[in-house]
Amino acid sequence: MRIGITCYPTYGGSGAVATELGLELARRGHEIHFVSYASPFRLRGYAERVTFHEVTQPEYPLFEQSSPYALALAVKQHEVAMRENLDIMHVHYAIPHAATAWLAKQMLKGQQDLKIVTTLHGTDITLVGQDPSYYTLTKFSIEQSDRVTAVSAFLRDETYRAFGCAGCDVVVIPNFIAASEYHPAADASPRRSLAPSGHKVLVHVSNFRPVKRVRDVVRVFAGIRRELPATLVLVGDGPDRDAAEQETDRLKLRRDVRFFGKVDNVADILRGSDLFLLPSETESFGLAALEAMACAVPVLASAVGGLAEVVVDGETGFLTPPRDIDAMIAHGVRVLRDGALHARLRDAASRRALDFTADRVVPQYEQLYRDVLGA
Ligand code: GMT
Repeated sequence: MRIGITCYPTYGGSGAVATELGLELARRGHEIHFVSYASPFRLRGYAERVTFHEVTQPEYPLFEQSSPYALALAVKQHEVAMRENLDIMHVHYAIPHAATAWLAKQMLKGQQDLKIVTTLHGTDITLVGQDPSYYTLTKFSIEQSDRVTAVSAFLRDETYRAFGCAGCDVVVIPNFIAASEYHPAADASPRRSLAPSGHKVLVHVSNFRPVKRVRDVVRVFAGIRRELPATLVLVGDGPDRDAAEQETDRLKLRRDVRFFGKVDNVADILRGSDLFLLPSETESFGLAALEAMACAVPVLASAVGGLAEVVVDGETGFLTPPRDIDAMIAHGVRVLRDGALHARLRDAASRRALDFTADRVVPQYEQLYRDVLGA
């Protein structure tokens, strides 16, 4: 099949999933065309059957702050669909990608029957999409898509609850990991570069948006650090980085907290870690938690959204009410002090992650594509 993929290229789960999906599909013989304003961060180097098409926007004084990216994207989606004779445009994150794909499809009417597949990822439904400035267009573009998928049952249900979506059947296809990249450590070498010997390593990976509550990560770490020697590794960057840095200084933790910034390949860091912290306000899936589990790292996360579909409470980590810092500290201290419990959680986490390998999940997308094409 010839498949276009539109996603955000920036550091974040939806772009990561879209890119890994494209690469996996290309390995399976499909022709993949990424369309975005920059090359997605996980698209490294050359891959056979994969092409990136950059959306360019002309500068024009009239536009000032309002350079109409969505229009330029629709034009590029149309152009690529026509030139490459695409069967499908698979868009990740509804806003504005599903609406622009609909525009591209309209422009192709009578010449080519481009099918639109929309994958909902999270805040496109739970937060931004429900804002009155976007609501009606989000609903419209979901309803106009030929197929709609959501990354968790929670997100599917939230889509029905918030948008109604007459006539759309939202199919749950979970996120996945490449088992060749995300796997347990063979020995103790990955942890040596992360922390002094004798320290437990706690890790958090995100785009530091307010929804991730990165300040709570630092506070949870502070509570655990009071009880045992430990280092916190923070990977990623975003709007709340400064707040997290300030909290680190306020709690006098500078010696034990390391900010790594954006790192493309986090697997080695995860493999060197003992515990993953994800105290998010909301999380439709929690790809970062799955990646940690695949590397045999138990997860402490908020009991919100779709996280319970990934982290099995008490088996592969612990889920606590959002903002309940004390509960997360108590679980963290217990897990890190009890070697047998920690080993049990590690083992269960890596086994659970095998339910979400690319080999299991990508064929579900291929089947969906075949269905929509009537093949
Ligand atoms: O919805 C977002 O905040 C953006 C998106 C991203 O690009 O980081 O994150 C969402 O999609 C991920 C991949 O499907 C999920 O693992 C995240 O849970 C989800 N984020 C939220 O729901 C907050």
